[in-house]
Amino acid sequence: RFTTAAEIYEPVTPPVQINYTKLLINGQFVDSASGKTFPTLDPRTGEVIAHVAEGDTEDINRAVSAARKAFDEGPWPRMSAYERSRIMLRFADLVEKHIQELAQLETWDNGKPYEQALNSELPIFVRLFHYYAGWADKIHGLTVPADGPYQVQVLHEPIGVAGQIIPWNFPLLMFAWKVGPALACGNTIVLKSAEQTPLTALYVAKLFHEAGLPDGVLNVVSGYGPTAGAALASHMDVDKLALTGSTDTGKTVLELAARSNLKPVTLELGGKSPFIICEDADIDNAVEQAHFALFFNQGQCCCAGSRTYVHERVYDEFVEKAKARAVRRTVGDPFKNGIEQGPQIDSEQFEKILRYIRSGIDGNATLECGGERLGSKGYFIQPTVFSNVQDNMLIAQDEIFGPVQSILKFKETDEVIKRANATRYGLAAGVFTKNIDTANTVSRGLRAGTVWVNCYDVFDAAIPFGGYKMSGIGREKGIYSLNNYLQVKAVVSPLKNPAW
Ligand code: TXE
Repeated sequence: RFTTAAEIYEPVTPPVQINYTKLLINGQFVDSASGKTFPTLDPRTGEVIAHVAEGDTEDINRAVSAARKAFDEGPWPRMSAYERSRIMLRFADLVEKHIQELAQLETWDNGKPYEQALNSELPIFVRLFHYYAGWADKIHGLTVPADGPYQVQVLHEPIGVAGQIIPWNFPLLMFAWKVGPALACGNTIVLKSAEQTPLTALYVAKLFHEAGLPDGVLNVVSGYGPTAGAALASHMDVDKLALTGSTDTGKTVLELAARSNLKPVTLELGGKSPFIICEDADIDNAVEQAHFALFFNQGQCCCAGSRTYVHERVYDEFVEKAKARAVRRTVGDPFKNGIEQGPQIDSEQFEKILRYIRSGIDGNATLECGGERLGSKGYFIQPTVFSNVQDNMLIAQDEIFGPVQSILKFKETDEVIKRANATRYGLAAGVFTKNIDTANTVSRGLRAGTVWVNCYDVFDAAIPFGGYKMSGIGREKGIYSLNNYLQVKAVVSPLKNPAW
């Protein structure tokens, strides 16, 4: 059942006020140097929500100077780790206090279901800051036994000014994944939000200052990628860069980083994650999880389970049930209760998804349901299921980033491992089986940064996340993300009395 068009056409205006639309540099909200602004749109209608200051090179320069000063002279890296931790915890408390406004703003700017933002993403955001606040005073170095009469200390120091570029699919969570570890380690930050979703980063950065974050430690510049983003990636005074975005943008910023000051780069990029259902799997559970793995967040997840491989013996049953589940998916105004799917983020993504759907139809995959836009306003797309998909079809190779499930058939475990790995990506994977040996064989055979066994999209602050191959470089979350934001310094001094 798709929600009726009338429900989509009467969008409720959320009761949240938009108070922050300027750039946040050195603790102050300021206009962009050019005075330019850009519109941020409501994906339900394509109408303007607000005009936001448009940062460019000069603003990035100002923000980097502020972050540099806060790092070189300011209190943050010199503050006790305990004090840093307490500011992060106070910030998490403030976010909890403002949880409804933040969830409303996130839904308004992004189009994701309000219930998802409120009950899932905001609590995970808070949890991430609790987790990294807990790390702040547990980051320490080592002493190393060296040959000869030397004392060797290995210090773990903050790396300096971190440049962070985030996408629009999870604006708040991507903020948390990047800002949490960087601040816990004592770095200062210039963050560029995605041009589609600038509102919540400004709001939470303001809350961080209310929680006691010193000026210049966290600067937020809204703006476009090729201008503000590129200026950040190529800045000579930025010591480390992190990006979540497309694989093409990952290549661009890696090159900009190399051509400027060789700043280290972590990248979290696209994916085409296999979701493998073996013949002994609990089919109803696998149908539900495969549906969730693909359609969650309008299909706009880097780790979306977008190649559903089903064993030939259970294939027909699976396709029938997957189709029935997709048809039942509720699509409509994301502010309404019970809505599972809102609009896609913008016209560019919307058109890209519809092009892939057409290519699936033209390539003779079987369109089981959906396949068209929903209504005539905003960026809603019908939940779409293709069966009889072949590995060489575009819909089985490219990241569609939309509500389009592609179901493929397999026969042997070894065969499906090979086919699942035959991709330029390697972000995540799922395997559904009751057999522990199959689960072990498949999960060890897959070249992916995360393998979920009989579950999918289980995120936890402590679990590392990142990609093999062209899905990225490095890991975020957990203990692994701390390494991205630390320098290692060996301090060697002679020992006067080696016996001691
Ligand atoms: O990504 P971009 P787009 C994938 C997904 C999607 C496709 C395109 O397949 O359909 O990418 O989305 C900034 N220098 N993912 O165009 O452009 C940009 O401003 C520096 C997967 O939105 O990569 C934004 O802040 N920065 C993904 C961020 O990069 C630049 C999430 C991501 O935007 C830049 C999003 C440049 N030259 C899209 N160009 C995931 N891994 O979750 C752009 N940016």
